[in-house]
Amino acid sequence: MTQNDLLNLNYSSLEQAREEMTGLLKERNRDYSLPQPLYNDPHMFRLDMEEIFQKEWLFVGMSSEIPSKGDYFTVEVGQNPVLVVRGADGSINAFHNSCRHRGSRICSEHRGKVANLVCPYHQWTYDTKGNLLFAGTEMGDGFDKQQHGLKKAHCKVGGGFIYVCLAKEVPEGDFDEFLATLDEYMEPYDVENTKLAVESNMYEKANWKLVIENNRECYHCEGNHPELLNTLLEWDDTNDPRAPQSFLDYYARQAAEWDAEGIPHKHKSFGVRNRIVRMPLKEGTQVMTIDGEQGCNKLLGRIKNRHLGSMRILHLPNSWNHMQSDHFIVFRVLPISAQESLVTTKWFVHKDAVEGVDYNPERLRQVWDATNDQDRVLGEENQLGINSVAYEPGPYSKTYEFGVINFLDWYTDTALKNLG
Ligand code: 3BY
Ligand code: FES
Ligand code: FE
Repeated sequence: MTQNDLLNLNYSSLEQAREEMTGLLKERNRDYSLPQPLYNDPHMFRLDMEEIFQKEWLFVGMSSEIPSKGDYFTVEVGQNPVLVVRGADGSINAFHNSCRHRGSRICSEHRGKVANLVCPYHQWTYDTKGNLLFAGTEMGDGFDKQQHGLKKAHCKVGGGFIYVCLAKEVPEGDFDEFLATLDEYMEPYDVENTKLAVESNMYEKANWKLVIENNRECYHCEGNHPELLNTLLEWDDTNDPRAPQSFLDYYARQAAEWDAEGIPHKHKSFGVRNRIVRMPLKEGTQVMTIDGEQGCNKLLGRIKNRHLGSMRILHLPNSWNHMQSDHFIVFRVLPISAQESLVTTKWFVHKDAVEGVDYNPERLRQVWDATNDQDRVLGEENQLGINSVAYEPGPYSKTYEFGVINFLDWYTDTALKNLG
């Protein structure tokens, strides 16, 4: 436990914390920010991990990060190391990255390529389907390799987005419908023919919910995001109650162009957990670069129109994304502790685009590096103020912060359902 964790230890047992969390969630005012322990208490954090991150579908990465057999990446879901690997048959599978001998992590690198998965401790060797192939000669005659394959995590792919679920049983709901819609909406991008151009990993001293809350409103944009506002319109989606007629007219003109090219754009919601919507960027701009001009010479997939705005894909609890004409950007949030999170941002371009010729990674990342850092400071200051003895939940604006209200409705309902 970190010093902060000790300072904020309010409950004597996890069972007591479970009851407290249920009470806090049931009694909270839905239009107000959360009670303090839900933002800073280590027991509450542990319950967020058990009830949300170990039970719900999480975004982990894109299929084009692991294009060929044996390509893998790793991800830490709290204290659960997970391995996502492309099998010999081309399928993508997720395993717990924990050896069935004595539990060692098998892959310690962030990403790589393997023929087989070999545990560094005593060289137990698994194929990319998780079958144990080799356990030396030391295990005795009665040893059954078949009983010691890697443990699988649920893994599904839609439109190139890879999701994992660490629960025994996947949650009920409309997730498959969302994946099918992702397939349809991502078709123009041909994700399999994209590549990771650049990646950032940002450590933020704030509870994961503060990171998501911050992303779910643009109330803070005007005062904090000069680079982003060169291109981003602050309306959250095409149904935003604040959007003026001039925006709706512009959207209608853009939509007509997109329809002519067969580019999906209609707002799709799956509860408040998943949403897909294509939003125009500021008139005259193409993509989220510092000047709104192109980020890559090569357009993605079958795209012809550089003015595709940004298709925003939201997946609670841990991802938002911006799909544009010549590159797309995916965002992933992973909790580390009650007051620490990891925000990973990845920029993708056409797989044939040549670095330094067709695109410059520094230019691609410039706007969102600045924006992420601005958001990090906002999140960290939010956390520090919330830790005050004087903090009490405050009211959200129903017009500017409806996205935050939606997120916390989802969080509250999901945590209560999973707490049982
Ligand atoms: O563009 C985003 O990803 C979100 C939406 C509004 C605030 N934030 C920058
Ligand atoms: Fe993996 Fe021993 S812990 S081989
Ligand atoms: Fe922001």
